[in-house]
Amino acid sequence: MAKVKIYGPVQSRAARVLWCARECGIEFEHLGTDSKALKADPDFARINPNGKVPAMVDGDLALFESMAINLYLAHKYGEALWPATVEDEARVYQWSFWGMTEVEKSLLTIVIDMFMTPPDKKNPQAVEGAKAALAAPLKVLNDALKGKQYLLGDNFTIADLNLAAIMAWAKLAKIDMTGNGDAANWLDRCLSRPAFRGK
Ligand SMILES: N[C@@H](CCC(=O)N[C@@H](CS)C(=O)NCC(=O)O)C(=O)O
Repeated sequence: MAKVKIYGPVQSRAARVLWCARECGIEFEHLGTDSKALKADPDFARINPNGKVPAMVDGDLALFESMAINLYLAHKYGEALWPATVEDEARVYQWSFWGMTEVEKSLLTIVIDMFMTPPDKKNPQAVEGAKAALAAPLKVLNDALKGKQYLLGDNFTIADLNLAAIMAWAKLAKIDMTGNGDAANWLDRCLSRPAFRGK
């Protein structure tokens, strides 16, 4: 059977798909590490007409959107990552979509300003706004993790992977997690997994 193909450099959201593939223990090909060349490749436009990464091909299936790819990989290949009940599947979708809609944009605003914006273009007001916007969702996450190792209970699942992959930017952004210790410990627990670190 042909290997799963994963497109996108490790510095992009492809990192979360690579993490998922490693957790699943599947053999995969990592392609498109040069974003510029990938964008100019008409074959890639057929895989992701948005011209963005990550993208994935598994047999006849071509997919874009990092969360969709990870949900697919975990369901198909990640026995230990995928929950046993429909209710827990719903919780997986909840935390994955919540991460994308409630957390990702604010974290990205801060990370882009810190690392990719020239000094004369920096926007401290936008950064302060993004930090303020994160306060409520971080408390929600912290409360959800009280007394729990992972989002769904005792086991690391794709819910943790998808959300921790987004929350990893909180480390880069040096977000103060004082007062959200349960979330901070959970994040450290998730990011200490060998598969996150590329092993
Ligand atoms: N919602 C998409 C976002 C994809 C995305 O914006 N990818 C960035 C890299 S992390 C990209 O390809 N940017 C290049 C561009 O916008 O031209 C996902 O999660 O896959």
